[in-house]
Amino acid sequence: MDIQEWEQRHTDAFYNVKKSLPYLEGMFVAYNSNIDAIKHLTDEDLCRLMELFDEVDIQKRVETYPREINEPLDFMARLLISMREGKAAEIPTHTSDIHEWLKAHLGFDYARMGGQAGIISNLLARLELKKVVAYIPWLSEEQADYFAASDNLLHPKLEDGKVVLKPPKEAFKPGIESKVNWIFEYSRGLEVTCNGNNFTVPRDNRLIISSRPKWIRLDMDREIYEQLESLYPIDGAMLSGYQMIKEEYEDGSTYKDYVSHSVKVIEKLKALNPELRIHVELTSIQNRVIRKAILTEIVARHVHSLGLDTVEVANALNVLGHEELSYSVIRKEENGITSLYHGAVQLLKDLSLERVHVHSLGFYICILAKGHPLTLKEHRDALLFSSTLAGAKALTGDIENLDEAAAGLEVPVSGKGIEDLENFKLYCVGKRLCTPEEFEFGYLYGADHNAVIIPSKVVEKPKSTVGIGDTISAGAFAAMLATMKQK
Ligand code: 8BR
Repeated sequence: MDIQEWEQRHTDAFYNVKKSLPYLEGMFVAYNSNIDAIKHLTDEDLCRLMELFDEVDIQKRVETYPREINEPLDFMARLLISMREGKAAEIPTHTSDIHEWLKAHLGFDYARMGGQAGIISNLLARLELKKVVAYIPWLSEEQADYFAASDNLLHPKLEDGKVVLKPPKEAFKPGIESKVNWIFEYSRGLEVTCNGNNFTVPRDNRLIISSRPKWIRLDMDREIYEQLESLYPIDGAMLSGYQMIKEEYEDGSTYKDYVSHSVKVIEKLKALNPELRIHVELTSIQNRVIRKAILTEIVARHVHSLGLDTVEVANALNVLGHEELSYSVIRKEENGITSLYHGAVQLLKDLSLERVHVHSLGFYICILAKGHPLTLKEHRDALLFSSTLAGAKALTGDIENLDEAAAGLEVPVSGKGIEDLENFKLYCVGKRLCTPEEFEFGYLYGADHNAVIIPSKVVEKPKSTVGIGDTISAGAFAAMLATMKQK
């Protein structure tokens, strides 16, 4: 593969897509957003924290290995465990008490928008789409501040029984708590002493305290559902956050209730515009019952497009009964990319999808059902556009507008990505999925599907990698829809 050629294709695709975006009337984005509060822990922070506790108590709590954070001592114990092993961890908390305690006793360095729907809404608004309608069932006043303040980003609000679209800052629900996730980063080499035991932090990593308030429901307010047409015109919907559905709730409801409500919303979105396309963005879902229900009951047959990373491909295959394929995707051996390709094709078939977009570090694969109205070149442009956005996001941490997104064009295409694809080429040509020439274009032709593969831009020292996956999926989906509208 000629790296220079792929650089040029990125540039051409970026400007092609930029011209198409104004053809989109609107995009609906739901359901999850939160606030990420980030704190880099220094020596002094750690000493200050330790002084708030009796070291014997900390030691005892470490031994119980708390699985959730109910009080500050649980936090302290899990922080020490994570630091001792240099291992990332994410631990839930079900009230906002720890948030208040951390604000009062430690504070954060900075805070930013978190959650897939929050990140995607802001990105699409900054890509200057005509209209982005975000819907977050738990939009608090504090959370509303993290949405881009631009005229094209709106949120439904109930006014005198009527649903109207307003900027998020005028559409929040008064009096509800904010969902704040705390991210504690720490560096290798930090010396820690607790109750006479010493250790040195072996590597940089982080501990996340994720907020899971018990009252949160992944659902749409009844009035908004009933007046969904007030959100239109929209051409597409990007839905995420289903991983927040729980198996059982204290009020006796179960995941089945929320799965069926979610499907009703999807059906209504499509009924109001039969041309509308729906994309679901997956993330890791620990609970296998929920993971399977999301895939087989919400995604399968109801949505058109799925976005996910390689780990999620493996996890999805696993609950769909393809254990062997799942393991070979996760093992990432020499033929890892071949397994990934087969895994993505399997998802397209099992879930009756039109499109499966897998992003990996250095390359993206998009599997397409036969008969899609766009050409493979147009799909390739959509992927290349999203690769440029990923480059810009990794470089700057955030994309403020379309002009700034062009900064991603300066990021080089990944040499490692090109190398991985070169290895995959041997397989594809051998299996007659394409000729060597077709592979150079990134086009594959299966018996019951087509596919596009591209090497992607990778920033060597990224400013941050949070939200890049969401950026890739949203950029490519919006680009694809805009091109469909333009045709
Ligand atoms: P998830 O968060 O869903 O895993 O997605 C992360 C994606 O970000 C990866 O699939 C990869 O394509 C992209 N990415 C990462 Br991680 N680091 C990057 C970097 N330095 N430059 C560009 N893209 C990156």
